[in-house]
Amino acid sequence: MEQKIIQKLAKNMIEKNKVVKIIGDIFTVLKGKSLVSACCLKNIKKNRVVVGDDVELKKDEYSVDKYIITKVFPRKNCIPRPVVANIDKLLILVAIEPKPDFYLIDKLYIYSVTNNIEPVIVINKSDISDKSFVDNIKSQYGFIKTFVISAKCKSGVAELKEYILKSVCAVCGQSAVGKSSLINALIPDVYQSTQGLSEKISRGKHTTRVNEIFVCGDLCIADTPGFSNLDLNIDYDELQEYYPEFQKYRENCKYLDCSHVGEGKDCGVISAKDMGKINTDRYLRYVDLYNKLKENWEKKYD
Ligand SMILES: Nc1nc2c(ncn2[C@@H]2O[C@H](COP(=O)(O)OP(=O)(O)OP(=O)(O)O)[C@@H](O)[C@H]2O)c(=O)[nH]1
Ligand SMILES: [Zn+2]
Repeated sequence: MEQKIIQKLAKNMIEKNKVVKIIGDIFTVLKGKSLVSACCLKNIKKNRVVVGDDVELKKDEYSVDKYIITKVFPRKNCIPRPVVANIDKLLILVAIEPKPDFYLIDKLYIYSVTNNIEPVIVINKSDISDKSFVDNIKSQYGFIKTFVISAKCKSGVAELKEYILKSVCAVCGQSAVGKSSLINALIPDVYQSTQGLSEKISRGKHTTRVNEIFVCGDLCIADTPGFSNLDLNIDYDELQEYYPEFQKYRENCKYLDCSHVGEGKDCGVISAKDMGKINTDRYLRYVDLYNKLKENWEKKYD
């Protein structure tokens, strides 16, 4: 009797497997701790399955080691360029060189939150940064979990690795910030063994799409070479929701619908900025982004 119940439970249990690479019709799927090869059931359109998708697998009875994807589970999110689904953590890389694009960091934070992804700031190249650089980043983004590392010298990499184990991560940031160096530090020889070094070198200015989740033990990590210029899909009047440091000062605004971009005397956020409680650079970029979103909105609806 008990045996029967267990069998029934096992049959009903949904086994999730993750697509980590797609080449033509061949899907590489992480099944438990091993990688297996699969193709798609005919009624599932091939382009409906993307890297990162959680899928149901059935053994291919005509092949010893092949599987068939029978179902694709709903996605919690899906990032573009390259398309990767079900990202848990977005590692936003920053470094002293190239000079940080803070607008990009602000936008990547908003993008993460609106897409149900945990943002993590990774300050790379600590071997050539000074304390004031690190302090500046921390003072602007104190509300985001931050790691300071050197992919080159491997310092801080173990702590970061510990934090991202068992989740699916995407590495993003400006060109030359050290995205592939970080992936290499986390998974040595990853590019040589999985894609060939030449592909990485020829990537140059984001021409090649590296569409793969690298798997090593409990690490699942994707590179996002083309993810550095993104448009936000939010309304200008909700922008302030994505500035956690504004929240406790909003109650001091005279008007309930204050957008914190006008005159200072009636605005709790502007007063807090003037008193040094809100980072001025962050605030000024907020105003800029607000105006841009508003301008786009007006163009669209005028
Ligand atoms: N000093 C120092 N240099 C680093 C570090 N990490 C990466 N670099 C250097 O920064 C440059 C860019 O590194 P990549 O890993 O290719 O950067 P990327 O973000 O993948 O660049 P794209 O492929 O253009 O998007 C290389 O010359 C690396 O050697 C670091 O921790 N310290
Ligand atoms: Zn205000």
